Amino acid sequence: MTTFASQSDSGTRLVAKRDLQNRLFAALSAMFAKEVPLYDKALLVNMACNRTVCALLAKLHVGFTLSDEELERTSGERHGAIRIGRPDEYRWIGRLFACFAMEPHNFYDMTCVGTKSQPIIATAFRSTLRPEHRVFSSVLMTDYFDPATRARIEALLAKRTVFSDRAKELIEKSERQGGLEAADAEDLIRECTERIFKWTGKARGHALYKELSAAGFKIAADIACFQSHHLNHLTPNTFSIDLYTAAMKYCLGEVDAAWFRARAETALGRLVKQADHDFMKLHFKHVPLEEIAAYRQGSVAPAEVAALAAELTATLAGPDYALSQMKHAGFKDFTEGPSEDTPVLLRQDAYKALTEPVQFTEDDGTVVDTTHTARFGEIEERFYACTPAGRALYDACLAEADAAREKDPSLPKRDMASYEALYAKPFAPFAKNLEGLIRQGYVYARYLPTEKGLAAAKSGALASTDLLDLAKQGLVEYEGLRYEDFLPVSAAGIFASNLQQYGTKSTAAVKPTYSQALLEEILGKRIVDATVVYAGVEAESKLETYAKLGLLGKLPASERAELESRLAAYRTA
Ligand code: OOG
Ligand code: NI
Repeated sequence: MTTFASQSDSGTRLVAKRDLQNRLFAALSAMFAKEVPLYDKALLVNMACNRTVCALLAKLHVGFTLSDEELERTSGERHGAIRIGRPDEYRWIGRLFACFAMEPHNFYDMTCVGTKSQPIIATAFRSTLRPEHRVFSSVLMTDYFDPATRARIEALLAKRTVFSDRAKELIEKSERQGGLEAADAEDLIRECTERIFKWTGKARGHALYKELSAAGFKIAADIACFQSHHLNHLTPNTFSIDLYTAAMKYCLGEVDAAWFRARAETALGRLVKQADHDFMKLHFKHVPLEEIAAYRQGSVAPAEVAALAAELTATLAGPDYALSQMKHAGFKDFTEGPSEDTPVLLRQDAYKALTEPVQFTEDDGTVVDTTHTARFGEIEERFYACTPAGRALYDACLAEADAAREKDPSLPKRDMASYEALYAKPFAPFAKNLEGLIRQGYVYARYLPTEKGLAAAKSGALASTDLLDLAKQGLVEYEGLRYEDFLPVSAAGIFASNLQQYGTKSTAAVKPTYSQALLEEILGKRIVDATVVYAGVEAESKLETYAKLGLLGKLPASERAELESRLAAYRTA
């Protein structure tokens, strides 16, 4: 559906930027599917898995249904990653994303993540509230290198033109008018799919490419030696990452049907326990909260779980899913992020980067045909956004879990059940459901009064200010806020595993330090601190709920002041 936001210079109507954003990501997905057939197939696998999950959820929550059309729409969410070469290109990227209502959120300094360090700094472009799509966008820091290498990289990058005059003109027009008319918008999306994010396989500077790669700077080679940056991956989300990863391993021929079927039974069986109303709110953001509240509890017998697993196993044996016949480099052995029983932040996995043909053309006309390994196939499932305390705990648990895995790296392949138990242990301090996580102060939520709550307030019957207690009495409703950002360490892990290379030390005389202020200067705009937004959305909803329930006066003064200050920070963010 197209909605019109406002008027252009010439009085015609402008397309709402959020609609344009959905169009852009659908177009990018179609572009990427053409470029990378394995990605297209992986989307099919995800759709089959999501359909199975929905069939299970429909039994578990009587009243829940998702038509194929809705499934298609809910499954349209994507995140991409691009690696930019020059500061001026990066600024254009920021201005381009603004045409699609996407602003920079959070600063990621990848030069400072220990052994996984890379010569790049980054932000993620997304809409601030209820985002669906996001692009992790990094920029190469050439002063990370010794002066001679730096000069060669910069000379090569200086010779390319990523943004056409037409693209720049459209971006400027959108800035001037506050948006674009439909025809201009289509042109800009075409610039994106046919030029700005397109894979060309065309490179230059083969000598520099080889030297950078040999010195451990494959990422710099990936950025500097191409005629434009390309979409490095485009990640859909899944309703069950464990089901999907097992399905991919099965379709890629890494495990047999019996293994997959057993694993699918485990994943689906866990969902029967885990997929409560909060899970539904988290995974189906388009469904109104009242509708979810009205689902009646159904039940799913073990035999029904087994039947769904068997059915999916049979489906995936079909010719459409014969991914093993395509060129591929296998699937990662384990999933990044928290353990499967801990619903915080995000869990990610991937099929490994493909080796693709590239052609180098040198200044003297010499042509070198070779290959480049960079583009991979990520998947993700998003969970609750953590407070700073929750995040600190997560980082500590993750370090412990990673260390346990590193002692026996082949365990996930040998014995998935033992590996999962080992990996889950360090995450034990986290509650395993939303209410528990909120009580611990580890995640954010949004609250609102129910009809019953408003009626009770009128008769002055409310005393408690404990929102979770009020929710138990049906007076308040809430949903956990979904984590909408990235995890630098997991991002660094993904860089490392895909480049088959860990990070590299700076070769500059003194390793430079980079700041958010520097990236803001490059962008010419402020970067939003996502935590301020999560905390602000929660504070705003709490204050409104208390006000509507006539409970503001009963709130301890310090708590009220704290909420008001979070709200003020959010309003100026
Ligand atoms: C970006 C990696 C970051 C994620 O999901 O953490 C990312 C890249 O490979 O350039 O996309
Ligand atoms: Ni990613």
